[in-house]
Formats: sequence, structure tokens, C-alpha cells
Amino acid sequence: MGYHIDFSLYLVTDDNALGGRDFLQSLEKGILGGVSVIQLREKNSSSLDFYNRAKKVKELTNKYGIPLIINDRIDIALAIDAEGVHLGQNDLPAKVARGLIGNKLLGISTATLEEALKAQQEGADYIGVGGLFPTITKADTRKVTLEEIKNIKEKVNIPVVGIGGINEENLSLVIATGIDGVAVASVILSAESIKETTMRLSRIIASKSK
Ligand code: TZP
Ligand code: MG
Repeated sequence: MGYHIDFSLYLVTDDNALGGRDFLQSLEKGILGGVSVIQLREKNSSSLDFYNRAKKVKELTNKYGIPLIINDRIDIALAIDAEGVHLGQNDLPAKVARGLIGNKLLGISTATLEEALKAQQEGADYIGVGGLFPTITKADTRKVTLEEIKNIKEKVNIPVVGIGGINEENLSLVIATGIDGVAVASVILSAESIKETTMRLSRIIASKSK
């Protein structure tokens, strides 16, 4: 990880939330509203579709100078020279991933302090911690309380990003735990006005961070 990453408003893509609206245009609206990093998460795409979409998203993120992180697929991250990879507890172990991706950014999903410390020890650059609130974006989330994420943040020294059902109502409570950023999908991608909603989220984040 050669440069500082702003995790403050981390957009995770989700086709379903868009309700048929144009993918790249929607991401661009999010970027214009203040998204600081994008994770391309494709759970039902063929390798070819994932790769082709990743190439286009990379052009977009390059245009705006924000990092692109690829979910699950190290091969695609390498093929398009993304800034990073995000893996879960059932993907390749962090140590193995690190060996494959060199100094690209490595994010690991964790839901317990034990997993968080292990991810850090195995070379993760940041952790995603959740699910904090109920969500329809992901079926099999494990519950993490605000108390628990606060405790994790206090005990690791890599950036911590909260995830799961974060919206305009609960955002302040999440920020109050001291974490480095929030990862969201539906609050942005299913918004009637993606840019306006993202701007409101960005403003809340800017006003609450020290
Ligand atoms: N991992 C844990 S919760 C979640 C993922 C990918 C979904 C986040 O999406 P939303 O719509 O912000 O709840
Ligand atoms: Mg995964």
C-alpha cells in the first residue's frame, strides 16, 4: 500500500440496489457526491462480465483519482491493476492473498476481535467489520454491535471500516465509535438522487470527524 487511503465513505457496489439504472453513471454520481473509495462486488457475474465491468470502473476511478478494490477475485484485481482486493473469511487466507498481490491493498471482512487481530497479523491493510444493522444487500451477515466494533477499533492498528445497513439515521452512531470509515451499498445505490444522498452522507461524516 504505497499511499494514504481515505476510507471515510466506502461504496460497495450492488446491482440489485440500482433497480436497473445505469451502473457506471450511478457510480459517477456517487463519486461526485463524495465517495472516497469503491469496491466492485459482483456475486452473480461470469468471469468475463466481471472483468469487462472492472476495466470500465477502473477507467472511472482513475478519472477521479480514487482507489478501486475488487471483491473476491485476486485474478481480476491483478488483470486490471486495481488498487486492492477485499476478501472474506471463506476466501483465500490473507497470508496467501498477500503473497499473490504484492503491495496492493488487502481488506478482510471480520466479525470478531479474534478475526480482526488475525487479519492484521496476516498482513491486511484494513478490515471491514459488520454487519452492524439489518441489510437486504447480503444474506449471511453476522451481527456485530457498536460496542464490539468500538472495542475492535481500540485494539487494532490498521483502519477499521464499519458495514451493514448503515443509513442517514444511524451514521452518526457508527462514526461515534471512532472507526475510520463506513462502507455502504443500498443507502447510496437505491437512493432516488444518488449524488444528493451521497453529499448528505459526506457532510455528516465531515462534521463528525475530528
Ligand atoms: N458485508 C456485510 S454487510 C454488507 C456486506 C457486503 C452489505 C452492505 O450493504 P448495505 O446495503 O449498505 O447494507
Ligand atoms: Mg468474498
